[in-house]
Amino acid sequence: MRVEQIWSNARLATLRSDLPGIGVVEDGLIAASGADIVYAGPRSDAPAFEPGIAHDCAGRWITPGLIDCHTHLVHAGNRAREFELRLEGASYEEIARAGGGIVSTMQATRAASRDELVAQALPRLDAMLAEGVTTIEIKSGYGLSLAHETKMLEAARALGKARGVSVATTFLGAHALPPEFAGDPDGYVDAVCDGMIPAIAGLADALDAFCEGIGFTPAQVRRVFEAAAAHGLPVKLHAEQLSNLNGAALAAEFGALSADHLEHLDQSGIDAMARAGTVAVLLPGAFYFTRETRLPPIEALRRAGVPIAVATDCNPGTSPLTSPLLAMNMAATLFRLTVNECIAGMTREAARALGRLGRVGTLEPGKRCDLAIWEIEAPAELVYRIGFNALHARIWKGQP
Ligand code: DI6
Ligand code: FE
Repeated sequence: MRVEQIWSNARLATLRSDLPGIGVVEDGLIAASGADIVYAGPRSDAPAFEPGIAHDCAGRWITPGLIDCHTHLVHAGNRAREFELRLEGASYEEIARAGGGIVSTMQATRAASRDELVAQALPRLDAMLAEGVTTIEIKSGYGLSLAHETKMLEAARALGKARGVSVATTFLGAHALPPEFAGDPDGYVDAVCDGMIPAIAGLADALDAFCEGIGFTPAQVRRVFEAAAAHGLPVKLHAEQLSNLNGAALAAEFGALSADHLEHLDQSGIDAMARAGTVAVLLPGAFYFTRETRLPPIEALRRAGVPIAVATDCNPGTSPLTSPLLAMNMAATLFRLTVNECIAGMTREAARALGRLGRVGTLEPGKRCDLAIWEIEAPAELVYRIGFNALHARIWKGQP
């Protein structure tokens, strides 16, 4: 059988859900034609391939390309000064009142052109790609007006053209209240629902909101979700990060792809997520950077069978993290996820959280040939090391 490429002499973590754990195949082989996998499994079961190119992996491990399913990668400026002020004892509220916080990133982002946003995001994207990321979700949410949210989503799409990576865009208009709507959050929600969502729906693959005391109320989020549903946009939610507003249950009611953060999630929220198949996206970088102490209810999520993903939450305020490998390490050390849960959380479950499990996230025939090839002896090394990058090669749609 003629195929364009094979990778042989490899150990595979296929992440196939019909296999136990991370679906290990010891003497594995992957064959690809064009952008897609045509075979992934034991060498002994493979048809006799006649490959155009044969790659000898010399015993290295291959996982699906990593998927970062929650980032705010596109933004202008940084908040290092705010970090220093917080080290000196200033509270998040004091900083916000002094013009810092999300609004300062909003101002910098509004002042930047689309091309400037792309240029500032590229080094962050390159850091992710260097660790084997082949799909990344990127949210808007620092423009907070139709023109600037559009610009952010266009910048996110442009990043996917500038590099060999799949970009999933998420419209996060309901992230914070822009100053021009001070005192009128419902007026801003009207603008999101009636002005932004209809105009932006074609630029976004999904919609997200920040359901929180310092964000938007469940009633406001419900209105945003109803507008999203009317425009065919699947939803996700920043839920239960700082308090429990029953956001996860609200998200589940709308069949959300995911509910993210979840430190304050309770059992009724867990049950609702389990019923709806909503993925729990855990963000240990934000937990670490904000020195949160309340843990997400990991054991109860497991017991209920809620799928668990792990992401960086790369953003300038609460998680200036561009390392998916470190996010996996933090998920293990801080949240006590197992190695297999961390690896599945950055591959198969992250794909599920983006509604893309049919195309990416596992090594199976018919899926995209998105691979990360690692110079390691065992998959646990991906989670165990801190600040070391064992990536040997990254393949996106069959290409280096
Ligand atoms: N939750 C977060 O942790 C970030 N956004 C959100 O909804 C914070 C974003 C920022 O501070 O810039
Ligand atoms: Fe976030």
